[in-house]
Amino acid sequence: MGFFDRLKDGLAKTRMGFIGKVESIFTGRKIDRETLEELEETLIVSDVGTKATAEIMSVIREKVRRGEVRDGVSVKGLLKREMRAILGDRQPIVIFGSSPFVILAVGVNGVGKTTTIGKLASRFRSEGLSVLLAAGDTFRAAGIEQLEIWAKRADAQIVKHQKGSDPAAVAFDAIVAAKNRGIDVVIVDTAGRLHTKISLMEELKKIRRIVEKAMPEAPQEVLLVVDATTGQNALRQAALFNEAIGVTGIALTKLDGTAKGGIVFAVKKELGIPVRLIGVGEGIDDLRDFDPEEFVEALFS
Ligand SMILES: Nc1nc2c(ncn2[C@@H]2O[C@H](COP(=O)(O)OP(=O)(O)OP(=O)(O)O)[C@@H](O)[C@H]2O)c(=O)[nH]1
Ligand SMILES: [Mg+2]
Repeated sequence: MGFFDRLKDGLAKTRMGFIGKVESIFTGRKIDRETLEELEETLIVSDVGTKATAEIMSVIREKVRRGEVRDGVSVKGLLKREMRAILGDRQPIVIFGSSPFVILAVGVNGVGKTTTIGKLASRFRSEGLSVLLAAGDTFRAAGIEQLEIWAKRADAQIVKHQKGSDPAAVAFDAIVAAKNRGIDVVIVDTAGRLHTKISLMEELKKIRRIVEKAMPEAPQEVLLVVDATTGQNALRQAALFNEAIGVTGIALTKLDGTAKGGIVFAVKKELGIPVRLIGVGEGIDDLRDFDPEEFVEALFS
């Protein structure tokens, strides 16, 4: 199966809960205040978020008022167009500048940081880039081992310390090693942490400071990994991580098997942080650059 089909498959629940409802609202009914309100509720319930929903609905209401939209099929077409517009252009991670390009991966527990790092490493390797992973999740021995497995699978190098050691020191050593070895990309794994735990967020700030000491232009990318199944809570996580260390991009994982795929629109509209990557499964090929065009097509087809 190609990625588009996997994406379509992954978005099946979102599509059923969302497009399915949109269609049923207008079946055998006319477009009036009541049906439009139902449409609005459907957008909100699908985690599209209040801002994106308000923007979409104001365009639709205006077109209905002017008599340009008269049936369910045209509402659906307009909805698709407006949702596509909200997502804007593709904004993938672009490797640039002096080596290494350092990516710091952060996020709450279990969102898919280590898996995303492994998949990303594999992608970069297939593009011919050299990759070094930094085992910055020193909290659990299993965290280090998991990254080692991914490093082997992706054919990437790894720098690790013992369990319980200082994650900032691991990141520092990794960047120094990468400079010495002429490595293109360093990806730093970190322990999962609750965005509301001040001491853990302070630790993250320290990691960032030390990374900057090792290389002033690093980290070139601070990648926040968020789990799509958490819905609106993802927005809160992003806001607090951004406040603490400055997030430059988001990887949205677990879009497969959730009905909350609408969160993509809320993230874009309410945070203004680009969604760079989406994950639609646990496999090594289940991570892709986020492509708004493809995403909206998959959602509506
Ligand atoms: N279905 C699905 N599962 C995913 C995806 N990404 C990650 N996972 C799974 O989510 C689980 C947690 O992934 P990890 O990569 O260990 O998450 P983490 O953020 O590193 O976790 P901690 O280090 O414990 O904070 C694993 O079972 C992954 O296989 C995805 O896109 N889809
Ligand atoms: Mg991890």
